[in-house]
Amino acid sequence: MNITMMQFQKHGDDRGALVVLEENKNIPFEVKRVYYMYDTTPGEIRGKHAHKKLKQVLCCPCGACTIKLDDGKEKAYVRLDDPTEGLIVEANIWREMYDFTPNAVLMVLASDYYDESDYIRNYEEFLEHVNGEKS
Ligand code: T46
Repeated sequence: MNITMMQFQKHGDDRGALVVLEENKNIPFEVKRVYYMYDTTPGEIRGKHAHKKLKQVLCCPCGACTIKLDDGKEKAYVRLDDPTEGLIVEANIWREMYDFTPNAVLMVLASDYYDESDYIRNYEEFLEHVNGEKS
């Protein structure tokens, strides 16, 4: 499956580093919501759902975690461990986030407001939604 990674420009000088994220510029959609997760319980797997319409960019500005992506046919795995990298997660992709380092902050820029009706939280339903079949 196609994975779209983004490389953000690092504005580094002797004071440190700074990364800028701007909607419709280096973030390829209007950003309606930003959220982040931290203090993740060791061994925990988050996510386990897909979105019907939502697009997101995931970035780990601190620490690292692994993202599993599944389009219903293929699976891919991305380790987010660089504050200058982002991962685009389109709609209709099952995602799981795990192997968080203790200091990990996973930040997400989302194309829309929180809407529980946009979630598919059942894997069989997801397969039916994307493939029109049950596994
Ligand atoms: C996603 C992955 C990467 C809200 O009230 N508003 C929000 O905007 C969000 C994101 C969550 N919540 C509430 C709903 C739950 O009671 O926060 C609680 C935890 O949410 P959830 O279990 O959906 O968290 P994750 O880490 O499994 O998934 C989240 C996003 O929900 C999801 O859109 O793609 O991160």
